[in-house]
Amino acid sequence: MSEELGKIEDLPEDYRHALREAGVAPLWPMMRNVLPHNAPNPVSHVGHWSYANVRPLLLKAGDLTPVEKAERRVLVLSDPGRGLGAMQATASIYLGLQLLLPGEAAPAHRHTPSAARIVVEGEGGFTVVDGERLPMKEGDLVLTPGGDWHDHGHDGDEPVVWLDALDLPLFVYLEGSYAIEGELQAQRNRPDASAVEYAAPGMVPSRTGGRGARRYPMMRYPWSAAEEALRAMARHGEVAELDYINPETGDAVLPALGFTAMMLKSGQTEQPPLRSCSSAFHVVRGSGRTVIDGIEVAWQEKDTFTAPIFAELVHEADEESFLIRIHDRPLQDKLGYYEERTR
Ligand code: 1HN
Repeated sequence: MSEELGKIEDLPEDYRHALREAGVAPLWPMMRNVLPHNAPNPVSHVGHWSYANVRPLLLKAGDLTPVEKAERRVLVLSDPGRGLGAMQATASIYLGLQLLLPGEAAPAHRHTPSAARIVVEGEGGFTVVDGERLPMKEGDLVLTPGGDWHDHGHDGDEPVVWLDALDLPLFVYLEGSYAIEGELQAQRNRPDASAVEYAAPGMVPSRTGGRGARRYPMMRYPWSAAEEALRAMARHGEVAELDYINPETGDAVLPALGFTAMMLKSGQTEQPPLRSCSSAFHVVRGSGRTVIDGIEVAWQEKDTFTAPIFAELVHEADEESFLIRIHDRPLQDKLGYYEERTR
């Protein structure tokens, strides 16, 4: 039953004027905008950022703007549905490509939004999070949870680029986004937790003497381990998709953002369910195409593309391909909202 609702023009002008004077507005002409029937009405559009296109522009930013003048030298991936300069790639996900040149350091700060980086190219970059030095190798997922100090450095001799994903739009929406500046951190002189406490899958440090796990016990997820695990699943006929989780709790790695690694064999097609969460895909390696609500995105290695909520997706790989999907399912789960639909 869908009754057509009254319009603002249906009301007498003197009444509309009196409403404005009183600082109120009638709900009914606006009701369907915020509660469309049966499915939400996304503002976000499909986005596709070709790395081959963006890379020279990012390197040029390296010539034009010293890191001291940028703090973070980033080109922002704006949702085409919101327009250039929008600090969001989907409703809840901010994405940017960041460049650090050899010898540079990006100063320490901490802020309310959480971040994760997916390393796109280059050797020798590292980030220090809460005193833990996290090497950045191609494809690695590196976390900087909200509130943790982080600075970036570079010991290598070629440019390092990574994709930043933050839950920044949510914090801006909450009027809760801010940062505190600090000094570069002292680094603990040992490998990160993925190589020490969590080197064996399914095993965690024994909890003795009442000592609990840290809130974010593992902050670097090496790509080498992810690829090996995806290959093992594909070899044994399993759907090769793996969620990144907190090894102590099994929860998503960050409060609002989730990350899923996927492998597609050459020629493989995949039709995932329609999901209420928005998604961004980063191509770690490979090439192929994804049809998103009828729009074809032909992707190459290191490209990034986005899909709105409840999009119909068909992935097809032209060669063996690895992608990481960034999504906001953890937030939607917390709200008791996450939903999947079959087509
Ligand atoms: C930030 O702190 C970083 O620490 C990168 O590398 C991108 C985008 C918006 C706000 C803070 C970083 C960011 C950011």
